[in-house]
Amino acid sequence: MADPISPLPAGLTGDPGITREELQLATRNHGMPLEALRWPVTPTGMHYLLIHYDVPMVDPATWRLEIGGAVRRPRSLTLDELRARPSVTRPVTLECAGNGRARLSPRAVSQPWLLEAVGTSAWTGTPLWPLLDEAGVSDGAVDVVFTGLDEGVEGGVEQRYARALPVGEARRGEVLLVWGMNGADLPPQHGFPLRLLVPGWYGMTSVKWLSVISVATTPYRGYQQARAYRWRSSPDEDGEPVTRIVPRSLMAPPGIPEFLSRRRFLPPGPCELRGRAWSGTGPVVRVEVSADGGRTWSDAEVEPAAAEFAWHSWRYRWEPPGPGDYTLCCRATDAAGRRQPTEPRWNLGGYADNDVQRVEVTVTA
Ligand SMILES: Nc1nc2c(c(=O)[nH]1)N[C@H]1C(S)=C(S)[C@@H](COP(=O)(O)O)O[C@H]1N2
Ligand SMILES: [Mo]
Repeated sequence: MADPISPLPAGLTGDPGITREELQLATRNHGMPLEALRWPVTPTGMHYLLIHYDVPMVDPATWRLEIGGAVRRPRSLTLDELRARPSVTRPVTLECAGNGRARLSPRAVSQPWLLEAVGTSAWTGTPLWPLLDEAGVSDGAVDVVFTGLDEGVEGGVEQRYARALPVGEARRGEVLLVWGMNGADLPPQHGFPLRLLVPGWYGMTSVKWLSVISVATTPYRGYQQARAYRWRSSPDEDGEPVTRIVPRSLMAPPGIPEFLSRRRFLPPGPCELRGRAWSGTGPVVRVEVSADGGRTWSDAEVEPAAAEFAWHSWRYRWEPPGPGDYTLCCRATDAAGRRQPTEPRWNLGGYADNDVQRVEVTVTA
């Protein structure tokens, strides 16, 4: 963690409790209960949800996707025209860049995720690039800007939610325009009728309620690009953009929970710990488990992922030495050699902190 900052810059709180603003966000947006890690594809209602402003109500009959900016043939497409294009269905794990934020101190006043801002869905849609290619992307294009229908005020700036992808990333075959989630239409809260899906990148990139795609010949400087989602340690820094998901593993908490503290209670004897692990620079090549709060580690068994950008399943047979209290941890390492740290990686916005999960358990006598 960085040195405590005093006085705290605007937007940070040192309050050990939860502020009114955080509670308002937490009751609108919800996480995936960690027991849902048992499902390879997260049941739709258990997938996490992050909505900056209001969920727009969209009439699919009048909705259009506009493609414009630096293209030779601007286009306007109906939902039926999009659905008639070649389509693919694949499982992709989505994670919010703010996952873990509420475990930092001081912390950004924003959606106070602990660890549950993740989920995997089977998404159905059509590849983005062929559409842009048909529109004729101009030479000199640098960014592709995706704008949603939802509007709000953030950081004093009135805006529609919008994010850009560099052209080189927008070209990648895995980037989709999706209308289906787990075999049904996208529900309103997940972006009906159409959203962008950028596998491997944190969730903010996957713009929901998509309405305009615009090709730009200068770097996009909108609020969600230039102000939010940047890794900085002080407010006057420009910071580094937050992009791909850093590795994380989570376990489905074993045993049964105490209602308020969520401490877990387990009977004596061997216990199979199970969980999932993922990375935007994957695949995940190793998951380790610790039963002593991260002092010693042992290898778990990791399964191949169902698809390139879906999470891996892992398991570990734990034999508690006897009754007592234990702190269970897990950590993932990916193909790029990135490994989860045991200490938080503090930053102003509380982004991409992937320090290890700690699950407090009591093995009963
Ligand atoms: N238009 C729009 N798109 C958006 C958002 C939003 O508020 N508005 N939130 C983003 C963020 S921060 C995340 S993490 C993901 C969440 O997607 P989900 O709610 O389907 O899980 O959507 C992204 N796309
Ligand atoms: Mo997010």
